[in-house]
Amino acid sequence: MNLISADAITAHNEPLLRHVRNDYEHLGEQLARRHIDIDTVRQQVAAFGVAIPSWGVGTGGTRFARFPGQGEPRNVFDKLQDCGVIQQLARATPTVSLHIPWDKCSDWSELRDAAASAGLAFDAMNSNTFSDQPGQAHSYKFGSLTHTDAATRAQAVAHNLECIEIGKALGSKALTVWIGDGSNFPGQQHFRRAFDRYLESAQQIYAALPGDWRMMLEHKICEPAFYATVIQDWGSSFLAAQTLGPKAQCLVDLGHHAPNVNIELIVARLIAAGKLAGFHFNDSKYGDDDLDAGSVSPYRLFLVFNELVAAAHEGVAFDPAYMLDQSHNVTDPIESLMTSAVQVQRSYAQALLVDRAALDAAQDANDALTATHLLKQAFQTDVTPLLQRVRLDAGGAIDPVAAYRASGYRQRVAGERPAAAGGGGGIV
Ligand code: AOS
Ligand code: ZN
Ligand code: ZN
Repeated sequence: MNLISADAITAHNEPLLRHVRNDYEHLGEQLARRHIDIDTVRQQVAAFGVAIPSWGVGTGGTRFARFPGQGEPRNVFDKLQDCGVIQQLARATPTVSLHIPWDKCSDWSELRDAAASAGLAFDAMNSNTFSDQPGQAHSYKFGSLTHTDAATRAQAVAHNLECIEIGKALGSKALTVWIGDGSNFPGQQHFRRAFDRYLESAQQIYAALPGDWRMMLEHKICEPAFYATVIQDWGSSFLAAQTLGPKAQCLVDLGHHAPNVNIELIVARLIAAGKLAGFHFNDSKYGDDDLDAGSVSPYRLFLVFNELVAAAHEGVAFDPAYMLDQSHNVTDPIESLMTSAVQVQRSYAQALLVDRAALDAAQDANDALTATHLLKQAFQTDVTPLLQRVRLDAGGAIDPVAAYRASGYRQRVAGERPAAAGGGGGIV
């Protein structure tokens, strides 16, 4: 794959090396005073990765308009190339999550090879029964897995089974199911019957899962159904996951909750129940805004990671899948995704700095102020030099956005990918 040359990355890093070395050393001294070994934290952060959604490298949009950028990926191979560049520079995104049918191609082994040559592997598969495809026998206008019509439900189940088959060919180990099913008017849908139909359909998908796969149920409070959705909240998701069995877990998309809901508390509950599937990271001010992760509320993102790090520290066994799920409307998607991956990585690094023993003691002593100061102390630590060093050690760029802009990659692909054929994943 035609990515950015290693020489260009070296040329970018060269003048900055001295600063990174000094800043890292200084941060190391600061952390040592807090009895934290910077190299241990660095190794933990280096092992962390978040998946890129294939549709994220195309410009998103809203129901009002979409403003495509230059050199948008035309197909799944172009998308993989862009994901390869993101990974090459920021070194925090070793996997890609595909969406069917947006990423359909005629030869899955060719795609697997292309991913390997871009240094990527495949994460969860995403099914789509929230929009109609050309030639499809039954419409999803009034629902898919929960539709009142059995043939429509069967079609939606069959699509999910196809996603599993494709995933098997690509080495994926999970299927994420998000449905748009619900109602726009009070009275339109029988709540209990719709949920029962969901379970019946989901059971058929669950039965087709390979032994080492997970089914990740993604809830969402509203949109496109604006009165009620069938899998509206973590309670409905949890009920469904429990009914289905151990391979079914609940996925937390940060934008899919009621305003002011305490997301980190939900995360803690799901961990305790052994039902945390993973995350779709993004940020929001009002709803499912799909803004860049941590761009509005970085402290909330930190608090989510604080729960994850605390559980790991306490020996709880869990293995969340991490993915970015954003809609880029006013930025170059590659720049947004690199920045967001680093932001997620930053939140993880900061959460690793929390003094767990002191926090336990403060909690036991009901010392609320000390407890909250301990979290703030970790959150307010600038871990930038540590993240730069992680990228540098892995062959990435010290400043990924600057290196990307200097590389001229976008201009190059703009020449190779005619605008007329451009098109991203669409509106998510
Ligand atoms: C929709 O709102 C959800 O966030 C989905 O996770 C996702 O964006 C969609 O399924 C695209 O595959
Ligand atoms: Zn999502
Ligand atoms: Zn969403």
